Amino acid sequence: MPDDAASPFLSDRGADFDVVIVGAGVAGLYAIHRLRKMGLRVRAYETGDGVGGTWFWNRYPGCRCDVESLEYSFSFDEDLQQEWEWPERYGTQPEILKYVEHVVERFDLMRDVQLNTRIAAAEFDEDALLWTLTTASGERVTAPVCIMAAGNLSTPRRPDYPGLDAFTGRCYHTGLWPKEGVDFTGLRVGVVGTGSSGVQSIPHIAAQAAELTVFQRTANFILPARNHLHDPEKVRRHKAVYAERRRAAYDTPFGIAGYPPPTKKALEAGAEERHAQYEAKWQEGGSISFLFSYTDLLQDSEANETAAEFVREKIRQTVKDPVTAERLCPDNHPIGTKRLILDTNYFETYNEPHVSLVDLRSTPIETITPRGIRTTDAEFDLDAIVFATGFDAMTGAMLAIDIRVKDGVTLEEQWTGGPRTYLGLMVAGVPNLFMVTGPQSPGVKSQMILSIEMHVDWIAECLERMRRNGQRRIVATAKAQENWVDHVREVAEATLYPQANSWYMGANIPGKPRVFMPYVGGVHTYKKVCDEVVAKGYEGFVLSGEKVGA
Ligand code: NA7
Repeated sequence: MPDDAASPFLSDRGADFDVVIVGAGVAGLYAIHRLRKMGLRVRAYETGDGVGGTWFWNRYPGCRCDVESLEYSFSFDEDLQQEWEWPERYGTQPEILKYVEHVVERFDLMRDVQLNTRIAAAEFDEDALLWTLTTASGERVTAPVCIMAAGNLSTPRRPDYPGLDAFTGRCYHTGLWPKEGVDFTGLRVGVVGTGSSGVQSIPHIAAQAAELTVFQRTANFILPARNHLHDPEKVRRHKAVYAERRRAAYDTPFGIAGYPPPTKKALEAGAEERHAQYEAKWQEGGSISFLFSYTDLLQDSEANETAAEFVREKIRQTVKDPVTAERLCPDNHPIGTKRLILDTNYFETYNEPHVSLVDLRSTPIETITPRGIRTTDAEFDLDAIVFATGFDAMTGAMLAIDIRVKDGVTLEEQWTGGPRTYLGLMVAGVPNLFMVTGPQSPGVKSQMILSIEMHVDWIAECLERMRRNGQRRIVATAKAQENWVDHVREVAEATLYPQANSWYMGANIPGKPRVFMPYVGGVHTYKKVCDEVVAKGYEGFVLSGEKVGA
């Protein structure tokens, strides 16, 4: 705790800090930097024994970001972005973690991070206008403002199969990978799950394992990453206009500049023209460019099917065994409605004689046995099981904390039917608690670091204004939240997104409310809304020094 116990900021009731931050991933770290520049006393609490969040935990082999490295990085410091060198088109987990650690050192952020500390509860006292955070070990800390930077994909989930604890082999989750790495040489390995983590790790695990069995519930749409070492000339050109590109990114749907938006509908093109278009995008690699083939791929089922079938044809051409190829062809959701996956040698891996695919839709897992996995029609002896089964996305990390207003609402109650937020920034009835890339913001549907910077900057400017005006309390109104939740739903319903059983819908977690959680109106639209809210004097928020009914 700092010596100076009386804070001049927002509260004069002896707070330990001005702002407490939950999480020291990319969001928490930038929040420390940004708020400290305002002279605020901040502290971030981090569960891990190191910083970096997603990039700290997901150390599985092949882990790589699916947004290009020159984009997926901080923009707040021109020298940093000019000096840092990304060796490849897409950053690997070790490279990204090295970058985050460099940022921490460069801006001396570590002194305001407390590692190995899980926040268990957060309670707001309306009279004192203070949040009290309680750690899992019972330490308590107070601040007038709390920022949740706990991550969207930070609560790993392993299926609740019977018998799991009795398995005598080794068991891993891709999102909790051991720091020292894993050697699968000579082992019989089972991988459960074929989302991004499964698809990225499977070729690497196959390269070591004696036998690899992949257990697939849903076949996914996967495009080639076409990763390569950076061309220095391309990097030079990019960096010559870095700041401009970063600014331009805010005017794009996904927060990434440089991809010309489409102008034509898919069915306005003839079959041959369409094929040539998809082929060009396929050769280019990457997901945004492919989705930008036509204007209506995410709105019109028939248009979408033309792109989906193109990808299925590619799978059939690559995978030699026709039965396996057919199993790998996605058939239960429109392309793009689950996050598109980028691969390197995923489909080729199934041509290896020691790799096989089990279709869990026709033969589900019945139980884990001491020796392996039993499905409804076979038993698989395994030395190791890798769960690439994803996360309780977007709400899991916040709901794992007992967030409540003293004698008032709890977040859990507020979110029983799914998350409800105003702009993904605040929750009505819960004052002075901000979220970075919360549900109903474009976060996960965008270049995440841009969305993080946008939110942290917005929060910082809001706090600056409160400080200037002597205001000590901010809360979203129930009405503004209701309108925003409705708007987010309406925008999603005008697309094909809700048709997929995706983690965007909470569909991967049994019992989780099925609500489409991200805002898919695009970064460009969202940024305008947030700017307008500010221009209109924080429309939809009540700012005051006093307790005001929200
Ligand atoms: P994802 O994308 O949620 O993928 C998880 C995978 O695990 C997916 O194939 C799931 O099938 C499968 N899964 C989940 N639960 C089960 C059970 N109970 N049985 C069998 N299979 C199951 O997580 P990732 O870690 O791959 O990627 C998360 C994000 O990180 C990704 O979108 C990128 O943004 C980066 P399902 O599709 O639910 O049928």
